[in-house]
Amino acid sequence: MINKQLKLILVSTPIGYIGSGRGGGVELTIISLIKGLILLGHKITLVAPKGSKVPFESENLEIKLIDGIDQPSWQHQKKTDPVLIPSNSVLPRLWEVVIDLAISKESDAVINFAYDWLPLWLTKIQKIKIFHLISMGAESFVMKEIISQIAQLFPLQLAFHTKRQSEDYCLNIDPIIVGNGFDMENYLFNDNQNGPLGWAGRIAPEKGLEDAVKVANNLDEKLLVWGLIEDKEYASKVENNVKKDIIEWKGFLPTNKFQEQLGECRAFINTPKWNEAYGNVIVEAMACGVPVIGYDLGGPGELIQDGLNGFLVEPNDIKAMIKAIKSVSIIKRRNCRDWVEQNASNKVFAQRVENWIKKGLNKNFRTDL
Ligand code: HBI
Repeated sequence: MINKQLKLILVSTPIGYIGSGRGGGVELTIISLIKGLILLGHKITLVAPKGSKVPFESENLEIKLIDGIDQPSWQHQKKTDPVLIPSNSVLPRLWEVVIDLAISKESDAVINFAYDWLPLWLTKIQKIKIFHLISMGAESFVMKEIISQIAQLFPLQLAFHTKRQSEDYCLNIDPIIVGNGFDMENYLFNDNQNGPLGWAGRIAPEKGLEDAVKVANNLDEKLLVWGLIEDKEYASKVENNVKKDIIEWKGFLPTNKFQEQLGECRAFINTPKWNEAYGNVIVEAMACGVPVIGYDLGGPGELIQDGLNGFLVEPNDIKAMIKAIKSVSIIKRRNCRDWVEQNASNKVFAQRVENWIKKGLNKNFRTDL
């Protein structure tokens, strides 16, 4: 079957421009997917907040930058909060541009990456097909409600990173799982087995840094910590809980710097306290050959293949985490990289997304060919 070129409009998160770090894992997801979709021959228009940057050019990529005030993150709001739209908000402005583009430029589909009420509600506007890659578990009741509603009306237009993440929502068909994807050229395999312990993520309570720090403290060794310090109070509380030199703060680094340092680790610790949708950082660690020892919770629990690319540990079980770290050298580092190549490269991810969109557009594509 000829691989018909899709004209796709991708819409970024409104909580921070791509490159700010405020958008969390979604920033990397979008950049990796754009590269993967362009490799498959598709034409992309990215609509994103002003300041967004994509680290490559292509005649098949057009970027529309929209000015406006960031949308408050659902991670900083209560589950019972209503939808807030600040004045001069970037969110409605993004979607005014998207709707004009989608109608005027005969695009095949729109793919939304924002975990926000407005784009989900707009799905009901039949003129344009809006697909949503849901990026979190149910972090708000009003979001859970609209996602579950769209799941009933347009089930093929929702996709999730992992099965466990999708279980937060009432879906009436088997969820469409697309995983995530990373540009393997950006990660170098490192075979060093005697490096330090590492941890990465937004420094915020739901990521559970305190547990990883307790593990390092117990082993009396330092823990390298990468990530944006989103919650300063929480960060200093964690820091004051252990000896001074345990935490080595590395900050939020661009991918090339991050992967260079990350690859030196002998093990990467993952300690989520919430239903983490996917767990980008653990796949980035594996891409560099670093085995991941993590709680069997949320997306990471689905990605860690116990004994192959890391070890799964009972959530919150610090003793079990320490025990697992002591036997991490039995994991072949090359298996970690191979697993990512086969399951989470941006080529594999883009292929899954292409299949999802074609299935959702079914009247234009006969997927049986
Ligand atoms: N909150 N309102 C809102 N919109 C988003 O797109 C959003 C968010 N919080 C977190 C977030 N996106 C991403 O960092 C995670 O989904 C990965």
